[in-house]
Amino acid sequence: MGLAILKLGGSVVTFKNKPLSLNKNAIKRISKSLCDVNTPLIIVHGGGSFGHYYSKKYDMHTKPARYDIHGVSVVKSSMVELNSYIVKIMVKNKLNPYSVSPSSLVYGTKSSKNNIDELEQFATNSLIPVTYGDVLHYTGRSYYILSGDVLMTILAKELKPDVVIFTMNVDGVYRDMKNKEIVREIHNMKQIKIDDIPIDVTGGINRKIKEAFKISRMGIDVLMVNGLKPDRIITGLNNKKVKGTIIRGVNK
Ligand code: IP8
Repeated sequence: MGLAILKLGGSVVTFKNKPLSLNKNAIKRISKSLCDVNTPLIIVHGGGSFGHYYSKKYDMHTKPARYDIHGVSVVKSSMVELNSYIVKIMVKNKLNPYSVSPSSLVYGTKSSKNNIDELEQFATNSLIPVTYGDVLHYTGRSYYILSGDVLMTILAKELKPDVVIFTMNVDGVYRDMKNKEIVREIHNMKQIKIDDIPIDVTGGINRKIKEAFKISRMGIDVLMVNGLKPDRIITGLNNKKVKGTIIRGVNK
């Protein structure tokens, strides 16, 4: 298998209902499972109870605007802190993570081709680049929140990985919130009824599915699996049938 890009959702790496709380155990278990993987891998993680907590506090969103400058600083600092925790746990568990700031991958809203291409080199050298959703500079005095989900699409577009995996704290995408039945394969948005009010400033599951569709239209299979069950990530990386939701790559 060639390159894989894995999103560790904020609901996996943190406890979303408690500000600034890290799910150490989940990160540790994922790290241990990834030790046996030989596939070149790039990881993106979300903001969870770190970045989203402060983005909400300072009323910052994905739309570029002249947000409170202290808010920009605090959100950035919280994401650097979360990234550092994650990377440290990975190192402790014998992985070779390499932390990469999203500001080196995206300039304004344009992708920085050379630096993104370099991620693939890191990955083929057995390093795991670990980047994240963040607050980025747009232009002049404006800033915006870049969702890790959007960053997944930016990376996939440039690197054309073999597979893209999004992890969440549930078993897949629900057909509707009431009966919580998992949709095994999504062909179009009409199959699902998302009526939850997103608690994330970047748009929650809606945003994730939207980005997943964009990636699938590049001809890449997108899996959405439960990151709290790391064996499913491994099964997905091994290109085997896995419990979760798939959006198949089209125009392959
Ligand atoms: O959780 C958001 O990234 P996401 C990052 O991947 C911030 O949407 C700073 C809230």
